[in-house]
Parts: sequence; C-alpha cells; structure tokens
Amino acid sequence: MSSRTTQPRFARRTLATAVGSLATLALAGVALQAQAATEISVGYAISSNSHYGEGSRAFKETLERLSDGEFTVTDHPSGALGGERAMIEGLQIGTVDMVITSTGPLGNFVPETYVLDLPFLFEDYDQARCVLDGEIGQELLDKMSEHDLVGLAWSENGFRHVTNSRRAIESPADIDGLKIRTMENRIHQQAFEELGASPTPMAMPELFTALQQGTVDGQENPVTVIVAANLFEVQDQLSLTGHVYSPAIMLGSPVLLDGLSDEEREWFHEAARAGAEATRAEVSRLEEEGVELLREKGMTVNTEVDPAPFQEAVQSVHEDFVEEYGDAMLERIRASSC
Ligand code: EAX
Repeated sequence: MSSRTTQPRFARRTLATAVGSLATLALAGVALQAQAATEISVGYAISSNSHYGEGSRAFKETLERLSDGEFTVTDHPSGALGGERAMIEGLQIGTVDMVITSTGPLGNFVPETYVLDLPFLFEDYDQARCVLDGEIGQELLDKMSEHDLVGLAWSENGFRHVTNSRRAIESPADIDGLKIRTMENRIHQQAFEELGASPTPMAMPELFTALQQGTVDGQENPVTVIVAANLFEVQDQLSLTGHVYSPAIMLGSPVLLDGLSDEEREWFHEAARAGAEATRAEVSRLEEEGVELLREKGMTVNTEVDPAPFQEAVQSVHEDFVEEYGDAMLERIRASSC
C-alpha cells in the first residue's frame, strides 16, 4: 500500500487547510495593497483639453510613478469641484486635495500675491518665469503655509487679452462703457475701472453663459483659456492687449500634506513641478499657434495694440497698490536680474 494511503486523513486535511489559509492571506495582502493606494483629487476650472489639463496629467504620471502606486490621482476639470475661489476654500478645510488655479482669487487668501497681478508688471514670459522660479517665487510659495495652503509649484496661465462682441479694441477709449467680466481680483477690477469699463467679477464656470446671454460684453483671458473654454463661440473680437501676466499655481491642502512623510511630500513637490513644466509648454505652443486657430474659429484678432496708452491709463493701480501694500516686493521684482 503506498505511503499516501497510510497518511492519516487528518494530516491531509491540515495540509489543505494550510494551503487554503496561505491563499487567503495572499489575497488579503493584495487587497490591502490595493486599499493602501490613496486617491488624490486635482481640481481646475477649465477643460481637460487645456494647459491645466496637461499639467494635471503630468502631475498624475509623476506622482503615481514616484510613489509606486501608493498615490493615485483623479482629474476634476471644468469646475467639477467649483470655481477657483471655492476650490481654494476647499483646500483650506480639506475637502479638496489639489488645485491648479490662476492667482485671480488667490489674493483674497494670500494678499502677498497681489503684486503679481499688477498690470504690465512683467514684460514677457521669460521674465515672469525667471522671477517665479527664483527666490521671490519661492518666498511666495512658502507664504501659502501662513494661510492654510501648501504652495507646491508656480505654474502658468499666460498674458491676458481682452475679448468682446461689441467693437474692436485699439485704445483705452474703446473699452469705455463695456461690461467686462474680471476674475475675483481687486487689482484687475480697479484696472478695468480706470479704463472706463464696468468690471464684473465672476467665477470661471459662469463665464460662458454670461457671455452667451449678454450679461457681460466681454472678458479678459490668455489665448490658452480663450481656446480651452471655446470663448470664440461667444466672442467676436480679440485684442492682444497683454495687459497683465496671469500666473497659475499648483496648491495642495495642508489637511492632506501635513500628515505625510517628508519623502511623500517631496514626491508632491516634484510632481507639481513636472505639472507646471507641462502647462508652460502648452502655453508656449498656444502663444505660437493660438491666434491663427482663433481666426480659423471666426474671431477678428487685433495683434497691433499699442500698450503705452493702456499702461498710462492704469498707472494709478500701481500707485494705490504701493500706498496699501508698500513697494518692497514690487521693487525687488523690478530690480531682479531676470
Ligand atoms: O485659471 O478665471 C479665469 O479667468 C482664469 O484665467 C481661468 O479660470 C484659468
């Protein structure tokens, strides 16, 4: 009789139980590993097919790679998590994990960033990127932690231009009397008051309908946003005023990030920098191609706008800013070697 049949039945049952238990443990281990993945939401106010969408995808790829799947990222474009101001409030209380936003509403939370919103502060993209990637930009990122936010990286929205459906804009006189949607930013609102417009602060998710219904005559945004938000469908005229450089920023919630290890936090910073690079690359691409694309979509584009009369018209915005906030940071930016 083979040894197998003489093995006590008990021994065979024990072996089967042991194998079964090992299989269960293995499955539990896989399940725990899968459960261990922490899902991170990234919100932004414009479509996924945008410069912010490029940034969100690069952030996702980088964070999931660096963390070896410990973190997974979900993308929430088009205001799914609210307008930029509402999302920043969500970061502060922990209902939102990550946001890609312009500095539009940010000054309401971190007044130190208002200096970046001054009209005609930066001459070109190189200068703006150089300042934000230097010690001044890092100081402002660090400032976020005093306002229940985590500044992960400076990203980019682009130089803002005026669109409307009433008339071509060649000089400040052409803006006089127009109802212009602005971001919820007091510096921008004052600038358009000085230009004779009626500034109407409004969150981005409301803008397209407001233009469609004529609640406002026009708005101002970089070419990137005009393309991504299909504003060419509801606006006839684009004038390349370039009246202000619009930074964007990748912000995190301290409720999420303060509970992570230093290594995990560094993954977020590195992933945010990768996101910002991808966003800037898309901004550069659309700075080259966007005007022609918008002409093909039916917009009349005035590319020969003389900035001098606009700069003169909004000079008091700089003066009032210095009176309220001082000129230290403004002078540092102007004196920077960038
Ligand atoms: O950040 O609200 C705006 O006009 C912004 O440029 C847009 O949401 C992208």
